[in-house]
Amino acid sequence: MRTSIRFLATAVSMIVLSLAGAAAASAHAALLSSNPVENTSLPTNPERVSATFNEQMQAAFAAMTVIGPDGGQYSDGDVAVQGATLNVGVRPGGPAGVYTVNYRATSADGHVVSGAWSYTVTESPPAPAASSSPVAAPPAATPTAAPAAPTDEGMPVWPFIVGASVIVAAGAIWAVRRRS
Ligand SMILES: [Cu+2]
Repeated sequence: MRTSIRFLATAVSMIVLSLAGAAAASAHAALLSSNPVENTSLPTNPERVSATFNEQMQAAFAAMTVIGPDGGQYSDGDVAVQGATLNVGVRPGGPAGVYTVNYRATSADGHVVSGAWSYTVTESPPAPAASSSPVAAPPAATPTAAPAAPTDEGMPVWPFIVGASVIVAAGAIWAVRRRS
């Protein structure tokens, strides 16, 4: 019983390993991991993004770009190739949103590997927000001035109404007292 289970487990693992080997052979260079990991969220952009492959990569013609949510180019400097890893610097201060890293490189066997992955930045940098608020402040000041105008018109009306009703009431009381 135990030996049959062990035999089955060995057979299954051999099949899995042979399938994995076949997949790797047909795909040539393949992306093994990325930093940041695909579809993860970070508060701010990392200093660098990197992609690690299952083969050594050639330094010549390696390209890696980071495109921000505004369509801007956020990769900074030259692409570095270290063994099986490509990495590139990222400009600081990018807006919150989805960033896409595109890569294209030639692996040791001469085949070109290219692809892309995305990650999300959750916090907008404080500097652009601070510079945009003084610009937004003057238009905000004019709408608040408009509601203030009716209260200025209302101010003189109320003392007159109160004053007039006091005079009328006093006159009525005086008239009633005088009649009796
Ligand atoms: Cu290949």
